[in-house]
Amino acid sequence: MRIRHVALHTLDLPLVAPFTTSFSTQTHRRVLVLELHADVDGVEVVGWGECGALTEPVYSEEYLAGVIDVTTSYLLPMLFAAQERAPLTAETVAHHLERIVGHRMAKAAVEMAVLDAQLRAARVSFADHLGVTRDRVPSGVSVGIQDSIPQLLDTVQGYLDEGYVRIKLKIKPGWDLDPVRAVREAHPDVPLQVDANAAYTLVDANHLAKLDAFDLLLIEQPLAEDDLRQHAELATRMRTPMCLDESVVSATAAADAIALGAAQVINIKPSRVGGYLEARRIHDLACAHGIAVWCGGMLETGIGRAANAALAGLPGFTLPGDISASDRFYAEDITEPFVIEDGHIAIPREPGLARVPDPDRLAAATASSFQVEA
Ligand code: OSB
Ligand code: MG
Repeated sequence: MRIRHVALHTLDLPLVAPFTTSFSTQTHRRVLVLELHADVDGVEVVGWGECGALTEPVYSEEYLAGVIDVTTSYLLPMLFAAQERAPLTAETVAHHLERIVGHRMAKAAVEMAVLDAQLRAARVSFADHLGVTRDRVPSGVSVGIQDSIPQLLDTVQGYLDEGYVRIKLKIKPGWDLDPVRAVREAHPDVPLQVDANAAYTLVDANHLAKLDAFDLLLIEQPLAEDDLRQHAELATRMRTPMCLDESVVSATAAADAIALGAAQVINIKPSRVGGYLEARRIHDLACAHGIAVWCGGMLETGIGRAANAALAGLPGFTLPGDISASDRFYAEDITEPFVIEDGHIAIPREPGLARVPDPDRLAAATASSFQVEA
């Protein structure tokens, strides 16, 4: 393909309720969406990409303004130069962008838009491209830190009433044993897990081990992103399976984590690892090592949610992911919404990787837009 131009849209979407983690409270999702216009064998196609980066560098180093800068200053110009030498394919995007260190969420969004355009031109869905045979994935929900335990119990009950099959509770120092105990006592059989977003240190090992009493599926990223060895140590000091999110930035990092015993489970987030192609490699690697994976999220709009649902159809995704219905975060999605039915989300089979946004809803949500010409 040959890229003609790329529009960068910054959207501002209100959340249905504030979402609090150990690192921030979000009331809005400001998200970058790429609209890539390309020529594939004389036919014009549009590819969509969504960037996982948050507004501030508090989950990882990347943040919205930085993503926009690196994308316009480096990533797109490098692809424009590459396509002067040979036609561009999604499979070569990571190679062309290799000289740029890090910035995986920005790279993931660019690769996503190219892959979406490529699949759309070939009229193939991402699920078919991956060889996914399931038609739906079980739907879990990530529950933010609440103001009180009664409020938490109400929120969890609401999600269970909607049919969510797995509850993930965000925890932090001061909001851990009591809320988890309360939810476990109210729902003795519900599949339950916790996510600390790197809020603890190994000094907290004895405290964290008290979570073993609550029969959790896993504990996600208790320690800092670069604390692989310490996660391995912590894993020997508690029975709850250790799951990594922030630390797994690539297939190489996944291999290291597995070899060190730092991860019994991996949360695969395509944006965090540089894109859907690397996410697939991590799935394959984990499968080969008998490590369970599940698909994480970054409050995706329907654009990215579609791609996550298809990826999660791969056979190694044996645990329910954070693939909730659109209305878990947004009263109105910018695409046809994803809905939960019987605890599951249907895997899209329309051509492409992304789900196409509705032009009116996209325009209404857009805070700013500009276009970069090839
Ligand atoms: O750690 O999984 C996380 C949201 C933003 C940043 C990090 C995380 C999350 C979530 C929500 O837990 C996942 C989702 O439903 O999109
Ligand atoms: Mg997480």
